[in-house]
Amino acid sequence: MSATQAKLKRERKRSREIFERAEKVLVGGVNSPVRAFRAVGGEPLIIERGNGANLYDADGNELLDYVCSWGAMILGHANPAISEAIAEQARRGTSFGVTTELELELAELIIKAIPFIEKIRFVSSGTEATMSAVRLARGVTKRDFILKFEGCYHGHADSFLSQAGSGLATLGIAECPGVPQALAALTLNVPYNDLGGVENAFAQHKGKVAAVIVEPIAANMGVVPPATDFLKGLREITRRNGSLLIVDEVITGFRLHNGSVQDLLGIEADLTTLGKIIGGGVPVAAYGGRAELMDNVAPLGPVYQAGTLAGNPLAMRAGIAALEQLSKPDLYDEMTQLARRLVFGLRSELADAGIAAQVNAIGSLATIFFTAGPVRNYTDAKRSDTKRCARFFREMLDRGIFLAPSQFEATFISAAHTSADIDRTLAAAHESLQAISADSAV
Ligand code: KE4
Repeated sequence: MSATQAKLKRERKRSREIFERAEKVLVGGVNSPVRAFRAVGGEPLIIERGNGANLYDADGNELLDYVCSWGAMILGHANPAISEAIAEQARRGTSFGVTTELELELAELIIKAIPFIEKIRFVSSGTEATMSAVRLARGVTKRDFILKFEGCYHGHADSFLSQAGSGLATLGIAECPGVPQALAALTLNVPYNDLGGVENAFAQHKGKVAAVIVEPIAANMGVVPPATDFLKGLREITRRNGSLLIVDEVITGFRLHNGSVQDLLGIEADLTTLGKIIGGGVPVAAYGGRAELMDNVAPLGPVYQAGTLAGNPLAMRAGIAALEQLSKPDLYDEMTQLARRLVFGLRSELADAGIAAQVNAIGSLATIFFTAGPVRNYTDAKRSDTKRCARFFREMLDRGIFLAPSQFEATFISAAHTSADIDRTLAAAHESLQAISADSAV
């Protein structure tokens, strides 16, 4: 065992005891499947606290965190301004079920950053945002079909669970039981980056497609950037067919710059969904778009959507405190520079170890695919050697580096990561990849 491993690998006795208790009362011991580490083996982590770029498990092990609560913690854990905002609001009350000024404060911050969103509705999860946007699209167009992309993930609402990424890809669930066939049949799946496939689907369902929903940068099959003009092509096809374009920015919203990734891709969706970062680590998500569309939602229109904790003041304060920090000059440039150094370093270590892999990356998002060929869609991504990915995950975790516990997820760099963290990560990657390369069994 290397010096790095010996120092960091402290027996996770207390974590194991806690997880064993958890398995008795929580399904699989978790509240979201990917946390069970089923795809990577070993025991799931039990985290006691986080600070900056680090997590600390129940046995006191320090872990450098590249999951960042699946992208939400772009400012790192226990960010002082967010923590103070939550504490202060908690003393004033956590939920009233009546409108507060905080809701429009956060809405105004988002709309200032994303001006093509004229009106917004807050909800409590990304799934609620995407399912509501699809319901609105179906209500406005009076059409039933939606089109999504294989390997993309838009949350766990029934219409999204066929050929989906993230936890379904991780567990190999292509079609989810419990979704009525009649409903599943209304979801069309096309390979990501395949505009010809989209044209064919529209031709076969002329006048029947309510909306296309897309991750503008796919991150739930692992990171797969859009091909040049893919998004512009979707914009043109949906407009030509009288369908809506829903761009799901639950991950990309405020991820690559202080606003929407659509600015960088030269498109404007009819409806945009947001989540994760806009809540500062507290449950906030949203959908929004032109007022003429959004005004079809109750109470102004007949498309119904509601939520007990929607716009919750505690969550709004956390979101405001987060977004107020994202306008800090150089924040995104510094994250991107660190991410670039990590990505180039990983590519070099993989090549030195003679391991066939692709590192897809854009901004502070990256994924190592353990496959020789390029990864441009879900079929390519599924060619990856998931066993080798699992071994790399465990080798890195033993060295105190926590990567996504799945081939089909993204690695996130936050504003809390430092240059020294990147150095440490690349040192651990060198040891890990050399160990894998020397082990012909993997
Ligand atoms: P939630 O319902 O999990 O808040 O958001 C659903 C969602 C919608 N759209 C996109 C693009 C998303 O990435 C997500 C959720 N992302 C996953 C991680 N890839 C959440 C992690 C989990 O399921 O535990």
